[in-house]
Amino acid sequence: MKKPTAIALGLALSAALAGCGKQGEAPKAEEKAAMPNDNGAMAMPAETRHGKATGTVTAIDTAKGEVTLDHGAIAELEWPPMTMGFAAKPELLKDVKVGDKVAFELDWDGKAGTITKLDKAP
Ligand SMILES: [Cu+2]
Repeated sequence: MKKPTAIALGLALSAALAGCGKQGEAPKAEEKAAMPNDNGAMAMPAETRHGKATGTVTAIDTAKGEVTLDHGAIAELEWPPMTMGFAAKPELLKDVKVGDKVAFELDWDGKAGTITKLDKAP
């Protein structure tokens, strides 16, 4: 007689579990609650940080739209001086050449930097 009881319990549990699975309303509510978080995540690009610095052009790739700068510290981004590549529109690069000292501004999205302003340093 124990086995049928166990089976009955098992069925009852299955039914209970199925009931849990079908409840779904709580998870849906969570999904809705999560929407603002998703929007928050979508807003991440808004956290792009802007920095200004000076540096020396060490490489230019107009085809790729890249410039490599040996740049000084960038206080806004808490960066030490370093040499790194940035995306840059060709029109920003047309007046500079390797070896030029430049003053520039960039947007940093946390992964990559894009030059927004690039001028030969006086
Ligand atoms: Cu850098």
